[in-house]
Amino acid sequence: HADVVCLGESMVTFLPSRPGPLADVPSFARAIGGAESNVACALARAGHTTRWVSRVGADGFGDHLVAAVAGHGVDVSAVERDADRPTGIYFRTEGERDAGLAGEDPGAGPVAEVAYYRAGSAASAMSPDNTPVERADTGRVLHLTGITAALSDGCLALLRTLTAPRPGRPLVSFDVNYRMGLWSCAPEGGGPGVLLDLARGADVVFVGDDEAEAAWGVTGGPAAVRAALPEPAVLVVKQGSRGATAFARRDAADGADGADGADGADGTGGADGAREDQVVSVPALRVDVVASVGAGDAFAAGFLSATLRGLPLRERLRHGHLTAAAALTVPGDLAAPPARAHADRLAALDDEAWG
Ligand code: KDG
Repeated sequence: HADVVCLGESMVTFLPSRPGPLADVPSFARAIGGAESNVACALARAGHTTRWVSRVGADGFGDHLVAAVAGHGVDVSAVERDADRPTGIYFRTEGERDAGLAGEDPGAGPVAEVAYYRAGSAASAMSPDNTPVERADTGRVLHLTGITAALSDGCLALLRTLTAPRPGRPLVSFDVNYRMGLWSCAPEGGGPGVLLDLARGADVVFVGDDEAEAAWGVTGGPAAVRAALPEPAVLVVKQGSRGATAFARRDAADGADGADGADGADGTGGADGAREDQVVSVPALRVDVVASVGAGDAFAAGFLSATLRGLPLRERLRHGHLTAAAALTVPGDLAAPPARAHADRLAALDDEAWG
């Protein structure tokens, strides 16, 4: 058994040589991306056993992707090759620093956009038929994201299957990861509402307050998100450069291994359905952002790593922020996470240091 199994599409990623619209970028550097394999890579580098479950084409990009993910220490033996469909790729563009959407948020850094070439990819053909539950249920934690829901009907069916109750189910972690460009309907349409249903079936959910607003129309901050999503035992609402707030039902404030993690309570949640919550907020670290893509995955990896180790809720959030800070300061999705002993020392600093 692995500590964590991550299931989802990854792509070869092309990073722009300079900021500007796609039409004006003269060259790109090859990297790898994919929310779920990013989490697997960061967890592997943090010392956990991880497995990536996916499909890639029988092509050179597939070869590179599998080798690169394996190079981070992830078990790729469950990745299937599809002789008929290609590996997905995408191109990143980069806006000017502090421009556009991020203008209000000094920590958000340059705005990045993506151009996907993934329709009909090998991974988009995942379904409950070719990706059986038994292949996903081979770890203590199964990490999934809402990106998969937008890829195809088969992928959505697979996510529904994997977030459904079943005997011996691993702890299911779900990052909402609302990617507006992948959903053909308007944001106010019904499409992304399915992400709320999927999140309801998970044990640990990560969502940005901006995503909750864009996908579900939920405004009013973390408590409002918890009120809309009271089912998961643990809900982490990310608030961009401001920080993150976690809600954990008292019986889930312990780690995945049931170790004690009950200290660090800030109070109880007042939202309906969440009365037994332990609620903890931790401000984000102030870093000079190079690229924000991948930071959410790093945050999830840090939080899950600390959860697996049975650390208290506050330290899980701090490990999330520390791992995210590393990813925010590199151009690609993946950065070396801080060494465990170092991260533990930083996470144990008093509130003033984390002010
Ligand atoms: O979280 C980073 C990912 O978004 C990026 O690597 C690409 O998986 C990706 C996607 O589908 O957007």
